[in-house]
Amino acid sequence: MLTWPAPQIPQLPGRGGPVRVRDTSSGRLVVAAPGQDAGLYVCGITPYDATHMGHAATYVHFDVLVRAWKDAGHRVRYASNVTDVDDPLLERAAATGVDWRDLAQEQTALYAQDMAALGVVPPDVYVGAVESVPTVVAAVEHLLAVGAAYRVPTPDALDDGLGDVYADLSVDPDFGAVAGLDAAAMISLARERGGDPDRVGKRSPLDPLLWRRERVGEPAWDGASLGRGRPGWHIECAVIARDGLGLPFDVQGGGSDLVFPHHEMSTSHARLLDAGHGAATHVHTGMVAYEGAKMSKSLGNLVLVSALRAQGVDPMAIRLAILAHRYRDDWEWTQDGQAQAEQRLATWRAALSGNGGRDAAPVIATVREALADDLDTPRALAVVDDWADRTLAAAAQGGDPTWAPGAPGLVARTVDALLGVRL
Ligand code: 5CA
Ligand code: ZN
Repeated sequence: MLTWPAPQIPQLPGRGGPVRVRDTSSGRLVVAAPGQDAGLYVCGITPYDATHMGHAATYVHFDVLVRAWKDAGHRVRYASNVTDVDDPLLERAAATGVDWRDLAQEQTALYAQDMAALGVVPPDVYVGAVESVPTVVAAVEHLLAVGAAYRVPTPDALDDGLGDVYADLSVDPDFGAVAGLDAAAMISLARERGGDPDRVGKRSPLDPLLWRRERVGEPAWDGASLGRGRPGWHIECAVIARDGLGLPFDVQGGGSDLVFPHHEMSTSHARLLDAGHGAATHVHTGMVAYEGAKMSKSLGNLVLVSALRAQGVDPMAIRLAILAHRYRDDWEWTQDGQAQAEQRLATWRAALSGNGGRDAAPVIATVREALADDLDTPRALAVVDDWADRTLAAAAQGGDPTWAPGAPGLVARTVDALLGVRL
């Protein structure tokens, strides 16, 4: 798929240190990319009701990881997907009388505009679910061949004996390691989040769908030996990540609503596709709420990036409103939070527009340190606030002993390169 234009990232003097993040599976802080190459897969949107502030927060936070990695000298490879065919998308299209392809295309384009406005570095590998069908088919055929998948009869579809295909989780001894949940919790979350634990004919309630045979009124593609149909959700991300990054890769990311079942299942698939290798580290962003509940397409309590942009809100203020929260915390989008971000942006701009400013070297060093410490963006913002406040105060008195003419430029480049905030 086409991405959006990449923002220019200014070069900074020196280099950032190794970036630590919290691994969901172990709960520990780990170095996110131990080698020179850093591979990241972040689950992309299902293209309807894009881009709400929950999506934006997830992509902006992972964008900070990408920027911190680049600053630390890694060669970054970032892959993402677009779930451009899936049950919720088809349901929304049917409910609104729109062709699902048109809905997906229009929303994917809107998402790209929003990401460009927010200064998010585009993925190097960007693949739609529809584009991934042939490789998913081959992967499912492989899983069947090695006994990691099985067929389930489809009484409601063409009965040619092929059936739908499910993964057999019992062949994966490490299944469950990502989320660390007990069976009852897994079943209830699977039921809530796109699984089908009650489907008759499965070996185990949690076994996830790999290939769904064609049903009347549903889109379908050539599935070779699987018969016409469409891919299951988790296998798409496993295959796109494998093909885009190779296995194992460093970080698998997304919102915390994807820990189970999506990342548990896609990691299991990746392991079985490549003799034991999935993502080394799992990183999850907290959920953004609005008016007391998780912002979600199903509830409809949405604040859209495009709506705020249309009202004239500066995308950099949206970015600052997001970065004021730690990536892994749950938080609520509020009018107040937006107003504070707009105020902060105005203060930073005022401090940068003067004739010099306080020494910028400690700003670069401390912002780098904050991001290396589990992407502590609230601390990074506080460092710049402090510089801006002191610079404005000193300017009012004609400078101070650390005054440097080049300081505002250096702070502007730091904030741009590391936080993605263009001033
Ligand atoms: N297409 C799948 C992933 S393969 C999907 O979950 N799409 S989505 O459109 O529902 O979400 C896109 C990304 O935004 C996911 O990483 C998801 O975890 C994240 N996300 C969704 N809602 C929120 C929210 N309220 N707060 C934070 N992140 C969210
Ligand atoms: Zn995904």
